[in-house]
Amino acid sequence: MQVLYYSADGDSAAWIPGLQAALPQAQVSLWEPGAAQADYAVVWKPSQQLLDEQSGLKAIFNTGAGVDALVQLKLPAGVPVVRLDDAGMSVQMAEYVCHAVIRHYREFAGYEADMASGKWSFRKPRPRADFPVGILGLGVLGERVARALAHFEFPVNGWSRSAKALDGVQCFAGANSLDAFLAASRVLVCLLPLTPDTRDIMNQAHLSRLRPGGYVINVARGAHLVDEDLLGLLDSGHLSGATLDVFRTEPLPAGHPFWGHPKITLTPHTSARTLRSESIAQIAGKIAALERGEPVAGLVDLQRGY
Ligand code: NDP
Ligand code: OXD
Repeated sequence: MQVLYYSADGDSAAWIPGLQAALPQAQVSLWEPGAAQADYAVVWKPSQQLLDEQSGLKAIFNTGAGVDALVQLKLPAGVPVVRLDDAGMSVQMAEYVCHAVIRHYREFAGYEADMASGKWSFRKPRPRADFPVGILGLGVLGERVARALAHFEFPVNGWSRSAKALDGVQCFAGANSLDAFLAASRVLVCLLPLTPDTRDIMNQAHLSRLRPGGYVINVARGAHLVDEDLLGLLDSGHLSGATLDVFRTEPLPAGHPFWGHPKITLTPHTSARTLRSESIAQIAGKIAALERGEPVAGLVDLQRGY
C-alpha cells in the first residue's frame, strides 16, 4: 500500500516517519510532482496538482478538523474525504475558550493592569446570569466547549444546523432561530466550519443582536468575521471586546487595526493544534478500517462542505 503525505506547512520530517511506524505494511513518502500513484493521501492544504495527478486514491485524509481549504479544490469524484475527528483538539479548544470567557467575565485584564501599576483594588462581582455564552456550531469542538462552560455554571446557548439536545445547553437549530440565539447571548463563540452559508456570519446585523456589552471569541476561521463590523461595534460600545485566534489573512498583516487594539486579544491560530501522534494514530486506524471495508468517523459531506 502506498501512502503520500503533503503539508503546505512543510512539516514532513516528523510526519512521514510517524506514519511509517504506524503503518508498517505501507510505503509512506512525501508527495512531489510526478510521484507514483498512491492508495491514500494524508494532506494539509494540498495543491490542485496533487489531486489531479493522484487518480487512484481510495481516500484523502485532512490533517486538520476544518476542510475549507481542501473543499475549494476540484476533488476526485467518489473519493471519500476524512477530516480529523477530535484527535486531542476538543480539550485544547475547551481550555482556550473557557480561559477567554473567564478572563473577560472576571476582568482579569483589568487586574493585570492594576497589579502592574501597583494598584490594589477589587471589582464588584458580576452576576454570572448576565453572561450567557452562545456557541455557533455544536459539533465535535462546539459540544465539548459547551459542556465545559456549563460546568462553570454559565448559561450556555448553542446553535447548529440540525436539532440537538445537550444537558445544560439551550439548543437552537437552523437559520430561522439564529436571531433568537443571538438575542439570548452576550458572549459569542464561533466554532462553525467555513462554508458559503457561514462566511461573514459575524457581521454588523448579527453582532448587533447580541446583548449590550457583547464579547466575541473567534476560534473557527477568519472569514466568519467581518473585521470592519467588529471594529465599528467596539467603537460604538455595543461590543466590549474580542478574543481572536483566526484571521482572514494569516499571519495577521502588519498594520492591521486588530494589532494593538485595546479591546482585542490576539493569538496566532493556536487555540487547538493538530497533535501529531494522536492524529497519526487516528489516521492509521482509519486506513486499516477502510482496508477491512469498515466505516470510519469524520467523513466529510461534500454537499454541506464540512
Ligand atoms: P463539526 O463539523 O464537528 O461541527 C460543525 C458544527 O457547525 C455542527 O454542529 C454543525 O451543525 C454546525 N453548522 C455547520 N454549518 C451550519 C449552518 N449553516 N448553520 C448552523 N450550524 C451549522 O466541526 P468541528 O467542531 O470539528 O470544528 C469546527 C471548526 O473549527 C472547523 O471547521 C475549523 O474551521 C475550526 N477549527 C479551528 C481550530 C483552531 O486552531 N483555531 C482548530 C480546529 C478546528 P450540525 O451538527 O447540525 O451538522
Ligand atoms: C484545523 C485547524 O482546522 O487547525 O484543524 O484550524
